[in-house]
Amino acid sequence: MVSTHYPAHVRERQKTTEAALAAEGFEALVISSGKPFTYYSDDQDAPFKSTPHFAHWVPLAGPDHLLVVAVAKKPKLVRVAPEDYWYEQAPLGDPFWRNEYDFVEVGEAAKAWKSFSVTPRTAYVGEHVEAAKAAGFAAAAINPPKLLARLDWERAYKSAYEIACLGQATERAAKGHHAARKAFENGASELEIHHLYLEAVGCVERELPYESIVALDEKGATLHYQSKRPVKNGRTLLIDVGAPHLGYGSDITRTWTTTKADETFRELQCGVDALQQRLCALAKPGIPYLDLHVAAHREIADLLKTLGLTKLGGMEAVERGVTRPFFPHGVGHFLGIQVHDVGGRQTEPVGGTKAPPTQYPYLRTTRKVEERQVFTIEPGVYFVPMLLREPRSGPDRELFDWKTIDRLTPFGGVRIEDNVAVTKNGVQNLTRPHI
Ligand SMILES: [Mn+2]
Repeated sequence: MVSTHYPAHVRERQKTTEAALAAEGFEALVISSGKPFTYYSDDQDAPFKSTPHFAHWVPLAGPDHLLVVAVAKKPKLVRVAPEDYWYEQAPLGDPFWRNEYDFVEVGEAAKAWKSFSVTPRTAYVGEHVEAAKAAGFAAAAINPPKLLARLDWERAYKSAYEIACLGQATERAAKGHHAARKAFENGASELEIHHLYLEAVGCVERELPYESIVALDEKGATLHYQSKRPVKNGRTLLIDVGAPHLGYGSDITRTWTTTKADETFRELQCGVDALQQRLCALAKPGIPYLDLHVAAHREIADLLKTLGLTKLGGMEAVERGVTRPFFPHGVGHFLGIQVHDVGGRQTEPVGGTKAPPTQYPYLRTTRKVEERQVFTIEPGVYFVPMLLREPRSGPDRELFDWKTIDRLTPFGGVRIEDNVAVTKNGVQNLTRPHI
């Protein structure tokens, strides 16, 4: 049960926040849950997302709530619940998290800002900068970069509660993925597959952790393909979509083929699926995340050679750049409240970033693998005409079998993505037990 882990999660937040505050010379912290984002020159808002530092504490949705954390005090949670007939104001009920807080409910945001006192050593984190100034926060105490970096750093180490939330999110997404696969095999269109996914998961589109990618055939080669075409009877499906749970989200990709797909492409799908599981088995505390990325390139090099797409395998192929046009993204990223969760390149608690090697600019994680991190492992092989143009006429063009590559291009690409939580000696795969 997710809720049984929650009190320990709050105790841990209290401890890490107190340490971060002490290190930066503060004694208290106020975090707001966020502001609606209104489109320019419009009266329509974007789907609301909570301030991640607020969501890290409590799964209370909606804008304007405040959380007050002070050293050696029970945290105070001020819920803003205005009377409103435009939008439903669902009653709070008795959520499992409520008793962990000194809980207060007010009818308007202005009252929330009067429910605590501000000292020169109270910090504020959030978007309500003007309200914070008016409430008496010192300019240097509003979103202090080093304090934010410390809070981000801690977000990389998931509590048992967070891992349980991510487990639920992946289990929920798996239901959708099963429905999507069945629909694909029955000839459904991208649009239909998308809707059947939502139906099986039981949510609407704006609740997804990120916009779904439902790509039939050649569209699988567009990494962030967003259209939902009505065209039916695809031969391959690449589907990359997660599900939400209490503010956390999963991020899962599967590629499926029908018997109408080219036999070599079907072998490629099996090969990527197998090498993805070998990469999961490699992940353990102490290794640099970059090693997983390089291992993915080496595995892909061998697979491409085995299938006759290239003539060179192993590290030699990787070093000559043979795999890069086929695998042009990073092998994974941190996962949590945000789908590309913070801190993947952070070097120390007070900040600093480690850039990836120049040949892998899109690698989002350059940190060492450590226990309690949660990240994705998502190797892929794609046929992207734009990326194949240069090697086709370059000095190494003889290393590729262009005839086979051109034959497979109409099938798009393969990506297999699981969510894993790092344990003492390896990883727990949150996705595979369900899909
Ligand atoms: Mn991903």
